[in-house]
Amino acid sequence: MQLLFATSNINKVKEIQSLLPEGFSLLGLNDIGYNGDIPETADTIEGNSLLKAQFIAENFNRICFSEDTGLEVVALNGRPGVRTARYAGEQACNQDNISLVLKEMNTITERKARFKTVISFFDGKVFKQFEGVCNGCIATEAIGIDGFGYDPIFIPDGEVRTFAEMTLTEKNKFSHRKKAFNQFLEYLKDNK
Ligand code: ITT
Repeated sequence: MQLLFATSNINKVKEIQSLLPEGFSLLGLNDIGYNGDIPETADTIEGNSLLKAQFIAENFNRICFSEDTGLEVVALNGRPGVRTARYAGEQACNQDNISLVLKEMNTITERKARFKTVISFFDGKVFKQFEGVCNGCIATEAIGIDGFGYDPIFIPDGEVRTFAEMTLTEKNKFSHRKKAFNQFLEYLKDNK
């Protein structure tokens, strides 16, 4: 089965690729000739996830799935949340976003946080959503060079290392993305 993943983030593609069971293959947006941005104007992670799948479904009439991921920090009242990709501003890079979170958490000892991924699947008729959560905490400094995004400052529960200090296989033991994707796979298997 071929799955079209509506994302422009190559790190997400790499992670989903590592989770694909035998019999599944992944297409990217470049495979359907699309290299633009997809509007993310909703005010929830669920809403933005849906917008991405809707955009590709409506413009290309394709069966596809998308995902939106947010980092929710308890002491920051759930921020960055829906603004995770643009927390330090519209043009912010990962480093800017990480620096802002660390600055805001500078004097805070309650460091609980979670990653939430919401996958949206359009099967040609209806949309279905699948959620995966990874609980953990925010490190006091950025450590590690693997992974992407906020990985250098996120330590999953049960670990002392950040995601950026782990191999992809190790990150997948905890990953929000893997949990959401596994549910999606179960749904696909049950609805073949
Ligand atoms: P698409 O919308 O094209 O899928 P994106 O990078 O814009 O790609 P999001 O809108 O979902 O993705 O934004 C997610 C933000 O969270 C972005 O800053 C990522 O770097 C970060 N992020 C997502 N998954 C992550 C993970 O597993 N570990 C660390 N940071 C992650």
